[in-house]
Amino acid sequence: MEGLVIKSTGSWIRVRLEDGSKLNCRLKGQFRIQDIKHTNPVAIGDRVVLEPDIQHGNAVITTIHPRDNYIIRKATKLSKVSHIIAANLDHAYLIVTLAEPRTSTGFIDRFLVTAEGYYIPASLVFNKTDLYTAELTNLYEELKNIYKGAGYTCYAVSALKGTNLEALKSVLKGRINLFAGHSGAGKSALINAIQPGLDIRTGEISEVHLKGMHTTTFAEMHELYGGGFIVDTPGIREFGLIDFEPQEIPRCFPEMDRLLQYCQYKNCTHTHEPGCAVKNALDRGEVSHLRYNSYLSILNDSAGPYK
Ligand SMILES: Nc1nc2c(ncn2[C@@H]2O[C@H](COP(=O)(O)OP(=O)(O)O)[C@@H](O)[C@H]2O)c(=O)[nH]1
Ligand SMILES: [Mg+2]
Ligand SMILES: [Zn+2]
Repeated sequence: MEGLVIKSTGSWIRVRLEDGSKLNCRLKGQFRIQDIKHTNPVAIGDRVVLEPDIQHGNAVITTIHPRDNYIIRKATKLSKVSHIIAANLDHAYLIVTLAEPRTSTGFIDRFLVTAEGYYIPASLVFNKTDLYTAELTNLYEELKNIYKGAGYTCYAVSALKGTNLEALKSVLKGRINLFAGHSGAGKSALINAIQPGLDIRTGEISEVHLKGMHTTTFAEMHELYGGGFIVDTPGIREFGLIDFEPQEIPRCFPEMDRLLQYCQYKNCTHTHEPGCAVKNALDRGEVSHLRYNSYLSILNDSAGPYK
């Protein structure tokens, strides 16, 4: 039997079979020993092979198919071990707000870099448009131009009012989608608005409460009526760029990566080199200063202590 892991919270793993039925499974002991780099050898989104376990009346996962991609974070701040948040993602959406509380562009860029790093296409969803003043609407337009220029689609929605959800709904269909963002951005509210009836709890868990609870909060996968899934990731402040080398950062800024072929040096870091097409584009206003500054900051961090 083949299945898709939709929940993994400890000793029980919930698997969706191809006919849509769900089964609680256990993992064959061998996986725990083999995979010492991760706290969880099986993650939501994993495609697995099952064998019935007649003795216990359920099933055992015998094979985890190779992952197309996955997104991880450190199990704890200082740990070398990481936790796989989800695997086999078709698309990652960062839910951001310009109001209550405003998501910083630094955070947005770090998220986008991480998604690029893991080869997961990403988009931005600006939520809570019902709270936007004229000033915030202008800010949105400005940011939309910057991110569109870099190659990212932006959606502007209100989960509360159910505004502008159609375009987003149609791209979610049939895919495995990750919803990420600061606590309070409206991820759960948005999933409820996209699919009424799920009744996911909103607004109850504070960011403060989640501090130090990294290993006990789990991502959840919600199945959409029209096919496809949304993975809701609670309390994730930052996806760590674990195991990233500084030289991988330039390719994670698509607008800069596209220009690399015109740089004088093929390994140009777009910082100090002569004949740099990115710096020329920056001077002409074709690459955004905001994005370039994020690039420098991430590049600097990647060489430094947090890597
Ligand atoms: N005004 C407004 N509030 C929203 C909107 N979406 C979510 N909220 C509120 O923001 C708070 C956090 O939402 P929640 O979905 O729990 O955020 P999550 O932590 O990202 O899952 C709740 O009080 C929601 O009611 C929206 O579009 N407009
Ligand atoms: Mg939530
Ligand atoms: Zn360059």
